[in-house]
Amino acid sequence: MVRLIQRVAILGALLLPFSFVPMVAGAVTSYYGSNYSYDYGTGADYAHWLGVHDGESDNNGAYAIYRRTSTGSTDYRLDDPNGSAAGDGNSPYGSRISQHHVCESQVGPDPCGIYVYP
Ligand SMILES: [Ca+2]
Ligand SMILES: [Ca+2]
Repeated sequence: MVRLIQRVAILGALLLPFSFVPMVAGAVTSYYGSNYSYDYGTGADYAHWLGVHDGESDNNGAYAIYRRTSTGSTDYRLDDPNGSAAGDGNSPYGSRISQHHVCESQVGPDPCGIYVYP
């Protein structure tokens, strides 16, 4: 029993340094009201896909503006194709998404959530 406890203690000491390593990349979300854009990057995976969700049945469409690492400062637009009805808009697969935010179509300038960086 003492030997088992020693082994568990040694294992814990070995794993401890790794438990404080922060997540390098993860899915991040940009909100504007109940609308949001979200990437699919988790853990060591990269964000190659983006989704956008219109969460308000107000006849104002929701869309995302995003950039990819392979195309630098080129902005792409992704719409939720059916507004607040079930189902989100999804981007095609591509190089890593470097930033995105959600916007809402309104009369005048469209308001947007803050940019997030996967
Ligand atoms: Ca809406
Ligand atoms: Ca929808």
